[in-house]
Amino acid sequence: MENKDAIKLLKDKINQAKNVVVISGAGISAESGIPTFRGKDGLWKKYRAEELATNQAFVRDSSLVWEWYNWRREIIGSKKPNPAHEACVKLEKKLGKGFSIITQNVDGLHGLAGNKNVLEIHGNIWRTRCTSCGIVEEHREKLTTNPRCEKCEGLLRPDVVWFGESLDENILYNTFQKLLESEVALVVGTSGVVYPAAQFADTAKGRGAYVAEINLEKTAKSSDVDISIIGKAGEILPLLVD
Ligand code: BV8
Ligand code: ZN
Repeated sequence: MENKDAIKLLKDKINQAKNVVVISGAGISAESGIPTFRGKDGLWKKYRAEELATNQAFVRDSSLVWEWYNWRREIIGSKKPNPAHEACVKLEKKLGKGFSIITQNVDGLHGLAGNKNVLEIHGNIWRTRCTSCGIVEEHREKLTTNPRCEKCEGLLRPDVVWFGESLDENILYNTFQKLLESEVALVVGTSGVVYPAAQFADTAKGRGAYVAEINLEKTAKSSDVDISIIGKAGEILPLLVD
């Protein structure tokens, strides 16, 4: 099916729906200038996320992990939402509580764009958590390598979900609620390799949602969705909302 026909079909589905979810990955932030994880311009070529985004890596060499996160905070801090994020704001304005974003991204750009109903399933790079007393705080300022807790001197870590760590139960519960209620699910800019996020589209589809994938290329999930639109999120999403 031609992209323009697919876009018209999907736009009609969205216009008929009361409950729509966007499941977003690093690709939705790519046009903001934030590198993705696994693309050719992948994050810090020498390292794969699977090597640094783990508690083992942090225990072994917290300085290296903090250098990576501070480098990413620096990049993200200078970037702004792109038309794909702005299209999600329009969808929330149109559908209200009937619209939710389930994002794997930790860059906070959906919130910065103005979306309120955002489930950040992998946490947020602007928050830290103390490895001793557990306090969670927001830090927009530049952090040192191995920042310490002001309360107890404990070593802070980024408040994100690393590989091998469980997702927050409440967030996961709310995520499944939204997936099960959804009539349309837009899977945007994710390679679909990281679990449990990689199963969310199947969950929505299993309950009868119409699932569309928007990506630069075919992914591991392309054969499971109802429609796969190849293109840039920043160009396709605005065409789906008036
Ligand atoms: C868990 C946060 C229970 C930190 C991240 C074997 C089989 C199955 C599962 C596993 C397994 N072994 C281990 C697991 C579980 C593991 C997992 O899934 N591993 C994978 C690698 C196989 N998952 C976990 O550990 C999760 N926890 O399962 O808990 C448990 C408990 C104990 C023990 C076991 C299990 C936790 C996973 C969370 C990891 N944290 N990040 C941080 O960001 O620093 S993951 C990281 O990858 C990011 O969050 C990122 O968002 C995420 C997924 O990547 P994508 O967003 O998809 O980005 P990617 O670069 O891959 O793709 C970008 C896409 O965009 C591409 O397709 C590209 O074509 C497209 N694109 C680019 N530009 C554009 C575009 N599309 C549109 N427009 C554009 N302009
Ligand atoms: Zn502390």
